[in-house]
Amino acid sequence: MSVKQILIHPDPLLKKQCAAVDTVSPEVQTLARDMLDTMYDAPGVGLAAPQVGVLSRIFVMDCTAKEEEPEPLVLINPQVVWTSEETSVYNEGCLSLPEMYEDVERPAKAVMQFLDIDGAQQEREFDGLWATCAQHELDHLNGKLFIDYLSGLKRSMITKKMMKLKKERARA
Ligand code: GNR
Ligand code: NI
Repeated sequence: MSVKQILIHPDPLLKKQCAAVDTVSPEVQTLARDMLDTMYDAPGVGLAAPQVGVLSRIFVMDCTAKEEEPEPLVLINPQVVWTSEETSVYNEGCLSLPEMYEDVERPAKAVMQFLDIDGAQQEREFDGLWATCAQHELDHLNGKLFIDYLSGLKRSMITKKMMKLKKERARA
């Protein structure tokens, strides 16, 4: 069990394109487990590797409700193979933008292919919060945050708040 520190925007590592994983090695498996620990500890419904400072195409998620059985998912080298025409709007949050929530419109459903933690090829269709979260996480692997969908004014207001938060945390 290892909880890692989550990077807060603005951070240059959150803007980078992440590299594909070439083998699901024991090190990759350990990272994925640490990311799940970090996500559940936060708590959050998803977490992407760049949020813990690793520029690899890996994310984890679990969008089950509190009363449901947990369903930890590890997605390595995820690729979108289909998205619905139908969209949905979700009031998104991000562990790298604490306490900031804004509506973002995305395809309501998405099918992704990925490698699981055992290196096996998987394909899953996501809907509801799972679809929103999977697309939010995939954006992280491409250096994109949900604030990039907002107006420049909203984005700069949020960035200023985050710079202030980071300064306060550094002093504490
Ligand atoms: O915990 C999270 N909640 C969330 C809510 C709506 C849409 C996306 C998310 S993902 C977020 C965790 C996070 O920052 N993942 O990158
Ligand atoms: Ni996020």
